[in-house]
Amino acid sequence: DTAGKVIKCKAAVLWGPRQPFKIEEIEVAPPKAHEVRIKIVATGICRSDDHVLEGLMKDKKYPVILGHEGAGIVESIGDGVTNVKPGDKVIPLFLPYCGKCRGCAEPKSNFCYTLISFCSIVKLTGLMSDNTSRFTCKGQVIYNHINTSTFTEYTVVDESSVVKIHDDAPLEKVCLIGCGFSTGYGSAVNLAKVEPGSTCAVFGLGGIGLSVIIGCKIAGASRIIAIDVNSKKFEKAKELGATECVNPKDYENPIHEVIMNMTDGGVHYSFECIGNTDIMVSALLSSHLSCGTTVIVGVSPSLSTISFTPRLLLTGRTLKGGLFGGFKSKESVPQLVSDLMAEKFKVDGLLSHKLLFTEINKGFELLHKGESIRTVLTF
Ligand code: PAD
Ligand code: ZN
Ligand code: ZN
Repeated sequence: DTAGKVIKCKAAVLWGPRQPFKIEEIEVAPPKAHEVRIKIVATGICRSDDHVLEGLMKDKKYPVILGHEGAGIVESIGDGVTNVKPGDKVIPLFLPYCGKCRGCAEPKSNFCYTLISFCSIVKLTGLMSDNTSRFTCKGQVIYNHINTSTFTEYTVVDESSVVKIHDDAPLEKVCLIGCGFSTGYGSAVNLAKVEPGSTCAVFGLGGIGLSVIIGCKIAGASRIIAIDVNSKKFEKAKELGATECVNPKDYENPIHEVIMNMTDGGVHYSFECIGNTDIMVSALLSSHLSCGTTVIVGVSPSLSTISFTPRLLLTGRTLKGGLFGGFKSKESVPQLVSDLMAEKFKVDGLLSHKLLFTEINKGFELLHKGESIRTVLTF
């Protein structure tokens, strides 16, 4: 029985930006009050992890254990934890849900204010709520990543950042519900609220963009235009519901003009799923000038800004964004897992590679080369 004891285990530690992950032996302290220690069983690799690897998040603290798209089994719980128990299958939630703050109380909001203390959009602490870490390696403190840190055999999270899922859930698939699938799918159905018969344009065909396509299709969109500079992504996009695929490199005029021409004046819904500020403006310019809605899903580098004339909005356009596809994480994740098990949707099309956790650097190499959609690491 490991409850109450320090666990020594393997973790992929990132000692600094633009370095390979090192598989190290780390110590994971027992969970304190209102914390949960989880044995990770599977974790996906998301571009948001790569943003930290590339050093784009300027306030990020290193060394760090990344990973936020995981699934596992509760090993032990701290005092006062009531929502999960040892042995439960769980998904860590990078977007917490405390159930008490203004954000959680608002029916239309999914932004829990707890996130601000853990890692607000402007300040990433990398620490637990008591300002300490549960991870050490070679006597050094290791920071966590958006209170999830799934690139490790064991992690500790706050109780607001974990939820129990179905006992029979296939963890190697449902880990994608922890970020990529829910973010993309929810961006289409919750944030944009795509309607039957509408036209959509999806910029960027990674795990997020392809999940947007799944959402647009389920919502009944009649045209789904998939856009990527890497034509290798088109086959999968079509398989999942794209009706047309466009590579901006094949055209001389700007991509928004191409989309405007294809759609006689713009799409109803456009989605930026890259994290590129120029493409955020392209997505806005591709939307219908009066009834178009643009959703920013991609995470831009921490200090970047966008500029465009507000007149683009005066004609009636809507520009919005959101985390985790607008889903209230703790309420929605168990439901999404059950829906997946009932085959209301599939994530198989997003799973391109499966590797051992120790092959993590290979997983990131596949992402950099544009060869993978989602690599799932197993332990
Ligand atoms: P990914 O790298 O797998 O996919 C991005 C795709 O965009 C790739 O296929 C690229 O080829 C393509 N691309 C790059 N540049 C361009 C360009 N100029 N024009 C057209 N296509 C281009 O990433 P992902 O799907 O894992 O993540 C996408 C973004 O979403 C990324 O910024 C990530 O940080 C963000 C994200 N946001 C949330 C959220 O809650 N808002 C959650 C998870 C990920
Ligand atoms: Zn993610
Ligand atoms: Zn809250």
